[in-house]
Amino acid sequence: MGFFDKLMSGLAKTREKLADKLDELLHGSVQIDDELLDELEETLIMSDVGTKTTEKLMEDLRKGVRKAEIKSADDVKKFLSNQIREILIEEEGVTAEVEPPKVILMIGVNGAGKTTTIGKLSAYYAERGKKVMVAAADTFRAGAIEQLEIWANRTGAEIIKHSEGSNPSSVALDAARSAVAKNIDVLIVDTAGRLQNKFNLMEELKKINRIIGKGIPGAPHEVLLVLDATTGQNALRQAELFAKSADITGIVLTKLDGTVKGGMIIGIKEELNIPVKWVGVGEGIDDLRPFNAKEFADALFGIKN
Ligand SMILES: Nc1nc2c(ncn2[C@@H]2O[C@H](COP(=O)(O)OP(=O)(O)O)[C@@H](O)[C@H]2O)c(=O)[nH]1
Ligand SMILES: [Mg+2]
Repeated sequence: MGFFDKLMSGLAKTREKLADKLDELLHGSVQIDDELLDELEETLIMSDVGTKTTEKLMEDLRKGVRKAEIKSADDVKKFLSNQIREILIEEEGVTAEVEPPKVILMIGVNGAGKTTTIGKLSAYYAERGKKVMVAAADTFRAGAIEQLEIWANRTGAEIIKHSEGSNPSSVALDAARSAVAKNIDVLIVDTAGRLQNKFNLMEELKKINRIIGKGIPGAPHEVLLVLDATTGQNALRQAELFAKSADITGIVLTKLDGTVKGGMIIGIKEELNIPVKWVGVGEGIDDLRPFNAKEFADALFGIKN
């Protein structure tokens, strides 16, 4: 299956909730009245588009209806798909080139998909001829180091690890120095995500952040927040929390396969002002893609090219 087909099938449930529901709602309705608009609003909210974004979409839609620019059900669908595409295009993140080693710090709660995404990213960069190193700075979770090691073996990445329970900042510093010494192109740092102890987690992330910068001036060049799409609006609340401890440069949205909450991607930029950089649609090594707005909008509305 090609990635677009995968994205199409991955977004099937979200599509059912949003685009198909819109079709159902608009089918046969000749007149756009308040009741229809209210139902549309509810559909958007239920699709996890987010309240702010929904409000804005509805405001513009109502304006269009008042000015008689939007007259038919078809006009409504066209308006919404265009607006959503435009919002999504704004979400596309551009990544600047940096002098190697480029350091990517991965953050996010347990289970969001950090370690898996690191595996996929390692493969992505390795395929493009980059020398990749990963750092096992999640020293807290049992089995986390082994899990990263399995990915490193699969992708041919170097790995820096200490023993379980050791200081994550020392792992990060060790990795930063080693990456310089070994002429590594991309260093990706895994971290722990135990939210039960928010204060310690945030302090730890700040410390890792600082210490990487000591090893490699200007690093980390990217701080990627990994969010689980199946958690919908909760993921947005997590993002607000993590934003307090690190300058997040981009979001990785995982598990878009098999969730009804894929619509949340539409509200991310507006609610958080952080671009979506990557999307994950499965557990496999090839199931990560740079976020492409057009591709995503087409898949969301079931448009096949
Ligand atoms: N279906 C699906 N599962 C994923 C995706 N990304 C990660 N996972 C799964 O989510 C679970 C937690 O992932 P993990 O990388 O260990 O999360 P971490 O705790 O943030 O490091 C694992 O079972 C992964 O295989 C994805 O895009 N789609
Ligand atoms: Mg992990």
